[in-house]
Amino acid sequence: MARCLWQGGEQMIAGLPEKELFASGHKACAGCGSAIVMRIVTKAFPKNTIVCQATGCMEVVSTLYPNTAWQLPWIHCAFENAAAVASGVKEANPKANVVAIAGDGGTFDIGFQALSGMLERGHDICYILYDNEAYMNTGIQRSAGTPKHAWTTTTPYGKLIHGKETWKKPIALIAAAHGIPYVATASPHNWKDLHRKVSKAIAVKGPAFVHVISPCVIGWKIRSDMTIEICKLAVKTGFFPLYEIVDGKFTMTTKLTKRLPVTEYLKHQGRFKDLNKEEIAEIQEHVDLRYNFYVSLEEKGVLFERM
Ligand SMILES: Cc1ncc(C[n+]2csc(CCOP(=O)(O)OP(=O)(O)O)c2C)c(N)n1
Repeated sequence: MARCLWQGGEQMIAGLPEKELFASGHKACAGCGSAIVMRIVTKAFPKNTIVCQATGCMEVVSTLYPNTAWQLPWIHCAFENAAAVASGVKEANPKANVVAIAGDGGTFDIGFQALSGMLERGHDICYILYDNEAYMNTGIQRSAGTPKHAWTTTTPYGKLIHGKETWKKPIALIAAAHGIPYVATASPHNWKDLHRKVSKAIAVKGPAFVHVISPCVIGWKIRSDMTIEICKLAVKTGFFPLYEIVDGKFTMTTKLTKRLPVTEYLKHQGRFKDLNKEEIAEIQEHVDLRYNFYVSLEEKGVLFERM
């Protein structure tokens, strides 16, 4: 039987429930964005919650035998099957609130088939993607969630390639295209919004998908006291827009009258330090295009209805 880690003494998160279900004493790096996200999202979990978590950083740092940071029932899943395990757990315990949690590798890539199946079958499960934009646990390998031109250990800056060569997969829109009742993007810098979105995702009947930006100090080569500021800049530049899709209706939840240039976001991160002018311009153009596309989705009204 694993022991719960020591808890108490944490600074409260303003406006959120006091109870910590992801206890301190875990082994995440200083400034780890994903650990902050775990702490916030668990505060939205009701008592009858069972967490099904894929292999990845948040699993390895939180469950070093004989300890666990999880103050609720928690099941370790393989890298690829958090959504499939969660589907089985829900079928076996229809009254339980089942939450699946996975990183970008376990969601955009190897876990995608399991996720798509879970969404298509319509299980009443909240799926939380903590997106640190690479396989951080195994040494910063690129994933389909890694942004274009970012350095990773498998997309280095050299003569043959210059960082990652393809754009990030629009995973939240792909989830929404399954016609599920709730999809949202969120950021820990706006913790009340993140908490509200997870609460809503749990309350809806049917599958829900919440995509949360989660900076990695080591992989993004950032200062450990910059994590939350970087999340804020990701949103303010339009690099990571915050939105909700409720029953197919798209709404921007953070509306920007004036967006900051993407350089404000990129300049703090060592993974982008070798970008040239053309690459920065290409990223800015892509962010502009995508942001305007999201605005147009909002203007169009209901989309992504179940066919
Ligand atoms: C089938 C399989 N392939 C590879 C691995 C090794 N592995 C474990 S976790 C991981 C990467 C996890 O990346 P991500 O889902 O992005 O989570 P993060 O570590 O960044 O939190 C890999 C490659 C594995 N456990 N199983």
